[in-house]
Amino acid sequence: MTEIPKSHPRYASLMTRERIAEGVRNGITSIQGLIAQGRGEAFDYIIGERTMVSADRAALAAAAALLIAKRPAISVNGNVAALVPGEMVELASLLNAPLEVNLFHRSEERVRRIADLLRSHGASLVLGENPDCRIPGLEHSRALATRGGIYDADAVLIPLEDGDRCEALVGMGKTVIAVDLNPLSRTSMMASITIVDNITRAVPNLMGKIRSLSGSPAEHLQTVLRGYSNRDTLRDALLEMREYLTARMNELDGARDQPVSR
Ligand code: PTJ
Repeated sequence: MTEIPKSHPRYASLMTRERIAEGVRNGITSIQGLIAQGRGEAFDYIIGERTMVSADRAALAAAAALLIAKRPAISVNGNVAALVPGEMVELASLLNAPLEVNLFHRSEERVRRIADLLRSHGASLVLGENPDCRIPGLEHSRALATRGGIYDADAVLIPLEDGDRCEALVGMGKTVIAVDLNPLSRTSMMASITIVDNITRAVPNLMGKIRSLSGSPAEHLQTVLRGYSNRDTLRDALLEMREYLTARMNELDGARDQPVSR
């Protein structure tokens, strides 16, 4: 990995980028994952690289939905595995839920490497290496699923997901929770709950919410869910982005140009 000095003003962002590049080198992340990371970074920039109020609200609803679910499941792809492998294992253990490797650009070798990585972080149940069913309505390998995992789940967490599979899972009647920095993506629009945040912040935040809600009566969890609207939350995410950009614009208004000729 390239050595990034801790004093670099973009240290956290550059380290995240390094982890994705390392994921590609180790056969965990697809080459297309680099492009997905770049798109994510661009959106993260215009939300100010922080957890927005709307994302925090979505995380609370996601925690309630995952706690109320009878059979929650968690999907892991090559980007997620490179960025937050240990956190995904911890989340699965908190929820007593299976992790299932499900790839857009599937290769059996990459599925195995990701499953091994998750096991090396202590995962007790990793599915996806031996899919035994298909998600209806999807044509290629993204349809592959496993009984006892995503296929039978009533609530599924799908970070950095493709819109078609999100739609197909919603079509199966599941509560679908997306993590996606782009509030305008098909996935964000289709999901039951969308956390518009970087996966590196969203998963620790979600675990905090799960810990704070666990032990709450089902009625309280239902109340949290009844008060949640994904449409309104995405709208608020866009408003927060606009506010952030307006503040940056005002900064520019107060700044002086550097001389172009000396
Ligand atoms: O490992 P595979 O084969 O399953 O492939 C995984 C990727 C992510 C390459 C694949 O699912 C893909 O191409 O996804 P998309 O359609 O590019 O969508 C990914 C979405 O995640 C985009 O809307 C990005 O803005 C968003 N995103 C990227 N990085 C992050 C992110 N969201 C949250 N946190 C990130 N770090």
